[in-house]
Amino acid sequence: MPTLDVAAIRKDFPILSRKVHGQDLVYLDNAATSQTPLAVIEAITHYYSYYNANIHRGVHSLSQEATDAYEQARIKVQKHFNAVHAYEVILTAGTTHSINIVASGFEALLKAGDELLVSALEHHSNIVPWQMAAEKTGAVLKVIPMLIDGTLDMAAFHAMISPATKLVFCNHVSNALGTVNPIQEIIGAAHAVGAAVLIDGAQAAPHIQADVQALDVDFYVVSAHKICGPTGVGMLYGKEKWLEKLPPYQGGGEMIATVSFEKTTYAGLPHKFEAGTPNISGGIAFGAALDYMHSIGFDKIAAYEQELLVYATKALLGIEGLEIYGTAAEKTAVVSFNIKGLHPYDIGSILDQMGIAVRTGHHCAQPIMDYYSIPGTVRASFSFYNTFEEIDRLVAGVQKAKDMLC
Ligand code: 7TS
Repeated sequence: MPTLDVAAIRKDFPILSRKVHGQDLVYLDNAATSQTPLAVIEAITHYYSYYNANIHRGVHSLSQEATDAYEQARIKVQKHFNAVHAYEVILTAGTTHSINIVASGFEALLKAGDELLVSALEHHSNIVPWQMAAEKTGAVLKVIPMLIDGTLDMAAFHAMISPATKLVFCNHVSNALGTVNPIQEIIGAAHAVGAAVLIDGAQAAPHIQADVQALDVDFYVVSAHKICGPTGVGMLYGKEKWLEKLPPYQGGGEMIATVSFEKTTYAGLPHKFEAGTPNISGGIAFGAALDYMHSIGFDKIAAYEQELLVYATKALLGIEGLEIYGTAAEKTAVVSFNIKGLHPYDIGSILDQMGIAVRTGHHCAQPIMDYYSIPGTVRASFSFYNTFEEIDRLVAGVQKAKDMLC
């Protein structure tokens, strides 16, 4: 028996009742972006229809209402991730933006020869900003290798980390494979040598409620659009001591205390990192998305998604020639696969004709594809609003694609 009332939940998502190519949509690209419930859509329309105003600057009622709603959303995000202070929560444009803020800030703190450890399982957005920082400072990027099952080689990690290590960055969950990484162990080892840790929680956030205090993590970053929220908004959590140390990322309005042509002083946290008018409705809707997820319950979501994962893995492996990449014991509900001799793009295109949305390609994680010597995979990623019947349609669709292409 499913642990959730999925039929009732699906009614909260208008998009799930649409058709694609004349067939009921089966949306299995949740790792790219999750769908949006009415409560979140309504938070956005309510803002624009009732109290649209710029924040932190007006004495008029609309501006104060908008400011209150935005700051309430920040507190919801703080509570969700259990940050000590609301001002340790920087509202950004998303994970990519959050990582760039930290990486560019570290350019002021790094020197030639400092070592940065990056996991082999990263999304490009947790690789490229650091390469740029390394290039500017002379710091050295070292890669924590991966193993064939899609886990990190932790023995290699422990051998690599040293007092020269200044920062370790790693995702909590791999987007391409679904591997849940041992971040507690990574954080402990990094702190033992005085290094800071940034955890990219973009793929963990829809499934796992991270507690930044329990993890003792220095930076944790997410995008709202993967947790039923809107695009263009996300979180940079940073420990106060680190956010105080990092220089601002952008200059402009909102982030200053005083400005003259001789000297500008910066605002305190969080505004120091929030130059310009932010995505106000997006921030408010981010809070609404967390409320929605909590109304269902993260424990229930995780348990149900694991049932979907087990069911899908078994059913897909029944197709001859199908190989799954990423077989870690601890995984979120992602199945990345190929069929011998077929290109993932061709399988994805045929599935689309059947109304089934999956992602194909390298998933912005080219080093993982290089490791397996493949151009990409077909990735089906599940959410709590998916059903076992939808997985049956996926499996039948993949079988049909194979029959057509082989
Ligand atoms: N980090 C991880 C682990 C991700 O999965 C993604 C997006 C990002 C960072 C970037 O997030 P953004 O919101 O700033 O774009 N991952 C995917 C994906 O797997 N398919 O499409 C986007």
